[in-house]
Amino acid sequence: MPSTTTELPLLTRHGEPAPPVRIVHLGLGAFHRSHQAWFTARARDAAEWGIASFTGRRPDAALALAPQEGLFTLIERSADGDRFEVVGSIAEAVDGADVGRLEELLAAPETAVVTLTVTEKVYDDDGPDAPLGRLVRGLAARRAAGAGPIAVVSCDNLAGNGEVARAAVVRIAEDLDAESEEGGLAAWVRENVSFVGTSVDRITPRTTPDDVAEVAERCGYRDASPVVAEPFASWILSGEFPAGRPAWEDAGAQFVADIEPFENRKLWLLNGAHTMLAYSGQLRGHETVADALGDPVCRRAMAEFWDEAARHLTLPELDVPAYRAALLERFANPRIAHYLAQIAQDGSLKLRLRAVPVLQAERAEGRGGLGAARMIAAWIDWVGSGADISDPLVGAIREALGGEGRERTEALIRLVDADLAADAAVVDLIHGLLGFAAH
Ligand code: CS2
Repeated sequence: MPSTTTELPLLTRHGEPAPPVRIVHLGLGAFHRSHQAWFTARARDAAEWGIASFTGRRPDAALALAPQEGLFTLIERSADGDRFEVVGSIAEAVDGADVGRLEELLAAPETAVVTLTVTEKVYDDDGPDAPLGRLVRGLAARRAAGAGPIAVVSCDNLAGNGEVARAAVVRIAEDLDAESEEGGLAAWVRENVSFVGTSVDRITPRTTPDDVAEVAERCGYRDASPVVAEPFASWILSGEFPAGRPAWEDAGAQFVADIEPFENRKLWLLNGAHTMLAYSGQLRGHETVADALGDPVCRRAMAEFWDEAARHLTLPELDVPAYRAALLERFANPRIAHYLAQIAQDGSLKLRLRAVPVLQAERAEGRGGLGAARMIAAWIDWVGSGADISDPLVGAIREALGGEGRERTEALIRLVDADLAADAAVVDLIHGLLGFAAH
């Protein structure tokens, strides 16, 4: 065994060609690689479906993958050990600022699918240099080239992500139409772009230097950018692919007519529990999901929220008891260090998707919504605890934190949802729950 990893060969394709690009992805990050890239690599027709994956704000991920020809190692981490798999579906890793390349690829008739992992907050960002602004410029190039219809597949943790993506893209296209002489782009998008809704799931903690060293030692090559993920992976999709798609079902993807119940199950039970554990857990001195799960206070809060959410997940095929049991096992994976601080980011937005719908559904049926209210209380306590807040509303959160008593609580709730803040009973309920994690 060589004494230093620099003596090891770099992971490369050894002269084998990469699959031809037929998918464009925006948001090259760890989750894209453990999920969509992995599903694509596992399809029987993987040799025909390469991905050109563009980074978001920074080029780093593309710079790391380019020398290894898009290849990376997926470390599948279970309670028993690690498995290593080289994923070859990323044919090109591109700096997101390279809009010329994006336009060129979208103008090619071979390009059939655009997938997105741009994070929840980006769907509100209409800037021309924001990822969706770039996508719309690419779609304009496709229209100009007469390259035909295409599918856009949102893989972000948003309810109705397909529809949210459609609304954002059409809005940006309308703005462009208003500025141009020709117009007609928004109408072209409506007729030619199929927006596919999906529910995506695979826990993907951040890669650490130890993971990089482990790959070198166990695989015998250098990979500057491996990805760690749990063995579980799920992708549920609903919508049309007018120009074709890989056989993702080979890797377990499910195609359904109505995505909403599946989205809700995942957003509320998995992501909702994560958010609850992230705030209550950090307030109680824990660092990871598995640590927080071992604390009865956090675990009780999570179970209370699950019971509440489950009342609104009634379709038999959702099999909520089995889903909950599987989640407990996934969260407890002792070898995955999934940091609560990572999940705690962008809380104002995540609560809107994870706590608010359950709270509203409970109140609509005449119940209090205690579990969902407790999640919001945990967030308020956490932002007020001197924590390092990373959130698009950080300025407004800091301002609201300057207030006092019930008014301060109300101001913070307003940042999550104005209707809830206007409901005195909800504000009282949440205000009364503050500090629960301290006991
Ligand atoms: C997490 C998700 O960071 C978060 O908000 O809840 O990233 C979660 O790990 C994934 O959705 C799992 O599929």
